[in-house]
Amino acid sequence: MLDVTTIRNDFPILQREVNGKPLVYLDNAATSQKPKAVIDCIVDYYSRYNANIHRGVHTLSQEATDAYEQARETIREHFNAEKAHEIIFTAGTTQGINLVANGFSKLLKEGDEILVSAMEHHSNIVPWQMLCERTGATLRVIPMNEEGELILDEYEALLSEKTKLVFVNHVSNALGTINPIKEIIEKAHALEAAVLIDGAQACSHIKPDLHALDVDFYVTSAHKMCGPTGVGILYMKEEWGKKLPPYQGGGEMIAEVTFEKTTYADLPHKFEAGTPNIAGGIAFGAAITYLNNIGFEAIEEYETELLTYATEQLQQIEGLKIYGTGKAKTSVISFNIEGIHPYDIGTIVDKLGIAVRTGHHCAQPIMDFYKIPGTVRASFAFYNTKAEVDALVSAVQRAKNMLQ
Ligand code: 7TS
Repeated sequence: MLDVTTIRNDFPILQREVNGKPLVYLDNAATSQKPKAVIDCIVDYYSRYNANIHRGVHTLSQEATDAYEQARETIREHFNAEKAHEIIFTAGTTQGINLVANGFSKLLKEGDEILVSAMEHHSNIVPWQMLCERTGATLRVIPMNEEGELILDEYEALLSEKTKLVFVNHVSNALGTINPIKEIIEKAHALEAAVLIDGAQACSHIKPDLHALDVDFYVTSAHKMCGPTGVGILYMKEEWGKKLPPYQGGGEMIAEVTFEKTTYADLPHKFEAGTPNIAGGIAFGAAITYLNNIGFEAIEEYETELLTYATEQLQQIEGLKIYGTGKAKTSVISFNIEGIHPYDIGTIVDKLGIAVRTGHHCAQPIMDFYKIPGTVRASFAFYNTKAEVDALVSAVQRAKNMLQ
């Protein structure tokens, strides 16, 4: 079992107060807090061996290169990718998706179809709409039911030999639904369509096995996994890495440059133009090591307990409705109280030191589906406690009493 008291001591920010109250941080789906191991890793890099990588013969550059490539190896091992060069460092999930969408510009034509799910973050919608504009391909939507689960029969009905690509999130940021990605990938592959999975919301809760999933592309952000902002990865099967063109041109991504012709570097450098977020990449590795030391089984078990408890307690509040009631969920609860705007609840609970997100959560199609302007979203991490759930429930009850 997980020792939450000890774990909380790893996170300096959890000791602070907000508006005179102890901070209760329940906005983990937006970004996670950082343990000292990750903060120290960044300080250590800039204090001891800051240098540019992959280019210097000098000692600092070699140390920085080794640490950066070691982080790539830690990440490869964590996600069970076959080869380290299938892990491309990016600025985060959004950039990873744009890189792939850009790569398909010349691979799609009019008449082709690409499938998106009804429960995506805008970053897994808009780049594909832009791709459709460039290519004339058509975007089609896999629908969901009232519980916030994808309707797999309808997915199967949409799949055809016209389908070239399917992109679905592993976990919905607004609902917490865990999608059956193995089944989704298998069904797409049966028709030779490629699959991109957006793992931004999954990877802090679940350890995905990319080899077993046989996925083509998997993207995620370090900052949702106790790592820093501005860094993430795109896992890309080697065959796709060879097939897709570079995303950006510049230093580091070339083999040879003349004014007549440039040849590109091998993977992963072909997709890593310019000086990367070196400290960020190294700290991402440290974050993954930190999470694995706690253990994903223990994290999943504890977060499920928190989710069950919070769901039961919040449901005691009259007029409170939860959106996202599917069978497979991570520790995210989106809710509204009848007659009250989510923003007003968010503002009052903040006065009591509690951080939740309110609004459409960059997933407007989900809000349109439920015909609501937004929700209040409480998202829990392994460092949250039942006492914090109690604080949330009592603050929401108080807000309801004030606003009704
Ligand atoms: N995909 C999903 C499912 C997400 O939840 C997010 C961020 C992104 C993509 C984009 O990630 P980025 O790191 O490139 O910004 N989601 C949220 C959220 O739910 N609240 O704030 C950010």
